[in-house]
Parts: sequence; structure tokens; C-alpha cells
Amino acid sequence: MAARRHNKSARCVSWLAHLAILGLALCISLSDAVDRSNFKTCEQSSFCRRQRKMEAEQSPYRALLDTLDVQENSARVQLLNAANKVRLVLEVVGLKDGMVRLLVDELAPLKPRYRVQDVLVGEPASERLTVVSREEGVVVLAWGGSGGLGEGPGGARVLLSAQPFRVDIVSAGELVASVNSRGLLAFEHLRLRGNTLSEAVGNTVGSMWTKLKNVFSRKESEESPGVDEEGAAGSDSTEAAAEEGGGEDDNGSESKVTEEEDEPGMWEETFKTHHDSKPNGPASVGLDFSLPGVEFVYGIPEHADTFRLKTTTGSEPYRLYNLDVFEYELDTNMALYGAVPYLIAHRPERTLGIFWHNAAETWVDISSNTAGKTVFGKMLDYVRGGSEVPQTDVRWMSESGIIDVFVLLGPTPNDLFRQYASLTGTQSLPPLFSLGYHQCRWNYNDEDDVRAVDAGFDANDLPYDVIWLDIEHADGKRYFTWDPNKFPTPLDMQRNIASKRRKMVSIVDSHIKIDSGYKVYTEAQANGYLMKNKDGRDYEGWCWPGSVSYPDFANPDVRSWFASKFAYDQYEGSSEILFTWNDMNEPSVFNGPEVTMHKDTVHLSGWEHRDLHNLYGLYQQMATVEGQIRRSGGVERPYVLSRAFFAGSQRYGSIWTGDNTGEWGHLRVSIPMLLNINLCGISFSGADVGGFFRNPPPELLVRWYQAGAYQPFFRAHAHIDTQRREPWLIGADNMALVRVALHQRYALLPFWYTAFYRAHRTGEPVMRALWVEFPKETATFAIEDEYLLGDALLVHPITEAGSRGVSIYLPGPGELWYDVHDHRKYEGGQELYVPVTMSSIPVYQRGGSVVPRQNRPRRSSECMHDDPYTLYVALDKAGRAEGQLFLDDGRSFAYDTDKRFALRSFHFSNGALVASSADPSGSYGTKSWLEKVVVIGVKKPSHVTLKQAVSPSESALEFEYDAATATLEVRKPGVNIASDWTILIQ
Ligand code: NBV
Repeated sequence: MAARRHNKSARCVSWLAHLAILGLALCISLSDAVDRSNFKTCEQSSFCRRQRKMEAEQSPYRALLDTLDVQENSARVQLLNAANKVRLVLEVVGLKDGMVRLLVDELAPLKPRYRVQDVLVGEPASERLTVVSREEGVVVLAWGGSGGLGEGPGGARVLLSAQPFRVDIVSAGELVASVNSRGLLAFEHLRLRGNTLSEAVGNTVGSMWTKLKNVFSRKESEESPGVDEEGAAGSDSTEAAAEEGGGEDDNGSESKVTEEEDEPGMWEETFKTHHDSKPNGPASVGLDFSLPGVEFVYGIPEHADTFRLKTTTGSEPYRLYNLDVFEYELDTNMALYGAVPYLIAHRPERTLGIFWHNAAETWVDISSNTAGKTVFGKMLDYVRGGSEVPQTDVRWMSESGIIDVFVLLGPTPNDLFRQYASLTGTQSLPPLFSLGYHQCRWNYNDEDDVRAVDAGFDANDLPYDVIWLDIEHADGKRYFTWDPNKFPTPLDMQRNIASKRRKMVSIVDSHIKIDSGYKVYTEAQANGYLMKNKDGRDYEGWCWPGSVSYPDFANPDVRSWFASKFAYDQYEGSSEILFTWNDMNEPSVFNGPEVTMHKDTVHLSGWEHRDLHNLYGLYQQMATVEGQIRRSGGVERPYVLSRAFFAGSQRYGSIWTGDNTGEWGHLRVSIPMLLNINLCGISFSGADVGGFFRNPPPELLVRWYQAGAYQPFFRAHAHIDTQRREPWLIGADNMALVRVALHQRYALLPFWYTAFYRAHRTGEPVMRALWVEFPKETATFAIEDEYLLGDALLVHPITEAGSRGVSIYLPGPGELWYDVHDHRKYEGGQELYVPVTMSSIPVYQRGGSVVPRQNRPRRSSECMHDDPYTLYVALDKAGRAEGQLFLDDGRSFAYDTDKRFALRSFHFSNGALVASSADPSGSYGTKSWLEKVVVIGVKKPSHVTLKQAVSPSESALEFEYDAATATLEVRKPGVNIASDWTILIQ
């Protein structure tokens, strides 16, 4: 304890030295764990409190089915709130490829409500909608499938029930999701302060408002066939029109409108010392979804918690609000740096997704009938003949915007990945170097330090690809500049790194130092590119450089200007091997509420920051990517790491899990965190190896390298106050273990690169939960201490101190798994106890797969470009295997623009390994040849021959066979890796 206290004060002294500017207040806040009081609970976030207060089955909404307006590809219907008489419009869009989009907005909002922009890759393709039936109180809409009637694969039906309002989504004849089935639709309409709805009607502003509303209503009505000028058609509408707004019923008597009481927090809110002026008043939206048959739900990163989401009944909901959380804790659903409002439900027969397309602060409640049955669950039981059907209910609550939600119907995990990718895009194809190992620290102090660290890797035969420079490299934290004393010759420094065929990354945070001598600031200021506070002046906050402003990255002109700063003549001292790290882009504001930006700051578009907070970081990464692409004339692929992220961030590069701690629990949690991030489309993700805070004991550091070598983004990083921990500083034995882990990473780069190419093309995650490949195997559903890479390698990192053995679940009864280190064979569908030593990294290759490797250790990935390949062919029970290899120049867009790539396919069956092209549209020549083929699980052959497509003759190949492991090694086939050939094993 005393030691801990000492550490704490030592850290304080150092922080003060670096950051006198932040003063004692910040220093005091440095504790050993997160200061929870800095962050809101649901109760403290007034909209969450209001939303959550509303209980199930109290839905005031009914659908006015007479207003149903079915257009070519969408249907609109009004929803009437019986209590306040405000009307909403629900739009149902039937999307192609098994997706439903539901939009809910006010029929006549006082002013437009924010709709998320720039997240969807385009307007999702929709299908023709058909009204299948229209009976008392229920309308059935259908699209896709056979004959557009919603039946069969790709089709869906939606049942709109009028009262209580509910939407049931049916796919392949099965009810898969019900919307508002618990009656938790809550939509706070925009209003004028000091006027409850009925009061507003009585005064001038009120009548203006009514007129305005009528204009809007009429517009809606004109678009709706069968609705007359007053907006009244059919009994529902007539009644509703009488009830609405004007507050008079048929008899002209005062309305039945329920007074809407102002509640504390609706028009202003104070948290600690921070005041939120809330000029628009309450504007939150919320909706519930019931998922029959579902017991396992995942996703909605980022939380330092279990892979499978927990129920939140009686506890805090999961929070999605990008925040800089100092020393975050584990096992909590508190918000962290990134937010992807996408939840995935999985059961053996179906994987389903709910994408809540809203970028405001959001909370998600999860409940399940295994903890107490809901009424809907009982109804469903009744419908299904009394059987006990498990059910999960999900409730989304956002502070502003509209309801814009996509239900992705799967049914397979791969269908779901394709569907989500069609909405938000796929993982960008990383430049190959970025899949190598990254060496980072806050900070490499100066050019000599950089040179020494780089040389240390060579001296110790350790490969690495990228060395990183944190905030101290810049002149007074003015990003795009260099500290003139510590980094006087940045181009020379980069030339030295480039000569090793390695790269550098420098940090560019989202804030800009307010300094009249700093060009980046003066330009942004003069152009009006900075975020404004509510009075229209530039918003100012505190961050590392002192007083700072924040560019409005949501504005395309600002992004374009920011991108221009990466031009070589703008970012002086930068070269083509210098890439970028966007940090603090939640954004972090040291003196802001919850360490972030005030919600009532204003974007140039006029939208409040509140509306799009969770998008800010994505927009910065987008601008940075644009800058890197532009500086290379559109030729080179960018590399940008961002701390904040949102749905769609996968299109811009990599993200990491922020400031973790050098403790075993943080190593363990990296797996469930990355699994959820990967499920949500962001494959290129990782955790700081070693842990950012504190000094990890050497054993933990070694284990972290071993785990990190098998996670997508592989970077060691450390806080400025930690001891130096480059691998040669942790003892020769430990360094040797780290070397092995690095070599394993590099040998597998062809496999990683191919997995990323697939993710880029198909949306499949690189790092996969076991159930993604074994969707029917319930035993895999909660596994979070192991995972698959692509569909071929199973990894179970060692994450316990002093581990002597570990239990590993090998999925798939009937499958075979081979230990990649000794080729021993295991049956799938069993739990294996495996003794471990410090050198153990349990990795298994799936029978039926082909894994390409480059086995020659080199300095960096670029040095391996022309190296030969070895194919590891692991046979399944039927004696088959298949796999792919993607090849291109590793760095440019030519694979896309000029089809300069090769996607090779390897098939093994009946004793023949056949290499052919998996995509003839690509052409790419390589010098690399095939130096070895290792076939695992094969009978001893009498001879092995090679047949090449280019020559009719066959040649005998040398081989060796190990009977103990049934492994055949075929030596030097010597063929070009991009050519067509067959190896016959007879
Ligand atoms: O730039 C300094 C650090 C950085 O090293 C870290 O990776 C970021 O997550 N940065 C946060 C700011 C300070 C954190 C205490």
C-alpha cells in the first residue's frame, strides 16, 4: 500500500513537471483507478433518467393505420401519442439482402432533428414493398424473397399493429424481432421553453407553432393517399386530428392533452461544476426490441467487460459516449473511448443485428426472461403452444436525433457481416507494414533515442516495422511541428528508419494550441474552422498544450483543410514513411464535463455537439486519411490509428483500446473487448502490449507479447512515467521469448494479410469468436478466453500469472485441430487440458485449412516482400483442405485501381494439392516462390510429383515423412507462388 502511495506521488511529481499547466487539481485526481465521480450514471444523465423511468407496457402510442402511405420502396404511417397528442411518422424501408430500416421522426418538429451523416456508405438499396394484408388493426408489409412476398431467403415481412403500436419482423416464417413490444417507445418532441404543449397552443408563439405544425401536417397529408386537407381520413385520423395540437376534440371542448410537466434537467443540466444550457430542451428518443429465442447478445463496444453482454436490470445500462477515461476499470459497462451502436444477437439458428444509427450519447438496457418472464414472453409462449422460449429485450435510449434503426436478419454470421458491411463499409486494406510489430512509448525522447531503439532491434535480432513518436516530439505540443532541440533533423531521422525499410508514426491530437504564432491555429481561426461555444465565439478548452481549440471535423471544408496539413510542404520534416496517430479525439477536454466537450458547443452546420459527439473522432481520422492519400497523389494506402471510433471507423484504419494498465486483468479483457470490436466490423484493433499504466512484471510482459502477436493491431506502448521496457531491457531469457513471439507474428504475415483482404472484401472479422465459425455449438457462445483468426487458427493466449496449464476448448465435434508447434492432432468438440511453460503460445490449425507462412526472420515486413512461402496444409477427416493467399505490392491502391493483385487458392483432396487463381480479374507478378509444403494428417506417400500448368512434364519432389505426427514435408517445389500447379502425393 505504501509503495502504491509512493508510486502515486512519484507520478504526480512527474506530471507536474510535464504539465504545470494543469495544476494540482489534475494531479490530485490521479488515483489508482478510475474516478467514477467524473462520469455520469444513467440517473445523473437527465434524459437517461427520464427514459428509464418509463416502464414497460405504458406505451402511449398507437399507429394511425389510415394514414398508411405505401410508396414504391417504403411505407409511412403516423403514430399518435395519446397523452400529448404529438404525432410521429414511422417509415419502414425494406432493404435488399435481408434488412429492415425503421425511421421515426416527429411529423412536424419545431425544427429539423439531426440525422447521422457520413456513416452509411450510401443510401441502402431498398426493395419494392407490398401490402400483403390489411385487417383490423394490423397491416402486413412484405418485400424480397420469392415474388416479393417476403417469403424465402432474403425476404421479410413486417406486421404493423395499431394499438398498442408494435412492429413485428418476420423472416423465413419466423418472428425474429418485435419493436415496441414492451411499449418503451419514448420520443421527446421539440418544444418551446416555458410552454407545455397545451399552454403553447394558447399564446402567440403557440399558435405560430400550431400553424407551423399544420403546414407540416398538411404536407404529410398531401403525400398520403386517402387523407383529406385537414389530415383527417378514416376514423383513426379524424379522431387524431381533433386531438392533435389544437387540443380540441369534436365538441370543441378543451383538449384531453395531458400536461407535460417540465422536469429538472430538461432545459438545463449541471454535472459537477459544468453547466449544459440545453437550448433545444428535451429531445431524447428511445425504443425497445424483443428478440425471441435469444439468450446471447454481443457488441455495442467499447466496454471493458465480458464478451457476452450482461443483463442490466437493477444496474447501470451500457453507455455509448466517447470519453477519455483515466485508468479505466474492468467489469463495467461505463463508456470508453469508442462507441459502435450495433448489437448482435446469436442463437443456433440465426444471427441477427440491431444497428442504432444515432451518434448522440446513448444508453442500452438489456434484460432477459431467464431472469423473470415478461408479458410478451408469456404471450409468445402461448402462441407457440406453451413452450418456454427464452427471450432477450434490448432498449436503446439516445439524447437527441431521430430513431433510425436497422434490423439485420442474418441468418448466418457471414450473412450478417455482409449486411452490416453493406451499410457501414468494410475494413480498409492496411498497408502490409502496419500488420507488423509497432514499437511505441510516451515518449522516445529525441533523435538519439529513436536511433538507439531502432538499433536495439537489429542488435537483438528482433523484427519490427514502426517506431512511434508521442506528444513530446512536437514543439510545445503544436502538432505538425518538431521540437527543435530534441528533433532538430526529423528528415534525417526518417531517412535512417527508411533505410531499414521501416516506418514512423507521429501523433496528431484533435486539439490545437491557441497560439498566434502557430500557423495551424491561425489558419483554422481565421477561416472560422473551430468549434463554437453557444455564444458563437471559438470554443476553448484545456488539454496537453494548455489552452486549445478544436477544429470542427464534421465540416467537409475543415476536413479538407486539415488534410492539406499533411502535404510535405505543410508538415515540414515529414516524409512518405511518416504515418499518423489521432489521439484524444473523443474529444478529450481536461476542463470539460466528463473530460469532454460541452454538449452545447456548436458545429459550423449549426448542429449542437450533443447530436454528433460520438462521430467526432471518426471525422478526424477521416480527414487524416484524406491527408495521407492526397500527399501521395492518391497512390499510397494510408495508415492512421485513432482512439475514438464509431460505426464505420473500419473504413479509415485501426483503433486501440486506449489507456489500459499493466495488470493481468487488462491482458485478459483485451480478448472480449477486441472480439466485440471485431464483431462490429472493426477488425484492425488491438490493446497496448504490456499495458499503458504501471510497470508490468516481466512474466506479464512476455505473456502480453505472446497474446499481442496473435491480435490484429500489435503495438507495445507505455506511459511516460513507466520504466523503459524495450525487449532487451527485461532479461535475456524474456527477450528470447519475445523474439519467438515476434518471429511467429512475422512468419504468419501472409496469413494475416490474406485475412485482412477477406475482411476488406466481405466484412468478415479477422479476429473471430468461436461461435462465428461454429454457430450451432452452444458450448462456444460464452467463450471469451480464446478465439479464431480467420477461419483457420485457434488461439488461446495465456493470461494468468504462474500458469502451469490451461483448459482449451476445441470446437466442432467431427473436426480436427493440429497444434501448430508440434503438429499433434486433436478431435474437435472437447476441452483439452494443456500443460504450459513460459514459451507456450497455444495455437491450433483447423483440419481442412491451408495456412501460408514466410519463415525467414527479417528486420521488417518490407524485407520479406520477395521471400519464399511455405504452405501448411492441415487435413480434415475427409482428407481435404483449402485456403487462400493474397498478394500485391503491400502498399498502394493498385490492387484496386489496376487490379494488380493475385488471390491464390489452394485445394487439397484425393492426394492432390492444386494451386489456382481464386480471382482471375487480378494480375500480379511476384518473385516469391514456394519453398516447402507441409501436409499434416496425411498417410505416408510413396512418391510426390509436381505438375506445372506451364509445362507438360512432371517432376519428382523430395520429401520427408514423420509418422508420429503424420506430417509430410515436401521440399523445394520451387514454383512461383502466383503460378498454377499441382502437387500429387501418392
Ligand atoms: O499522448 C500521451 C498519451 C498516449 O501515450 C496514450 O496512448 C493516449 O491514450 N495520451 C493518451 C494522453 C495522456 C494519457 C494519460
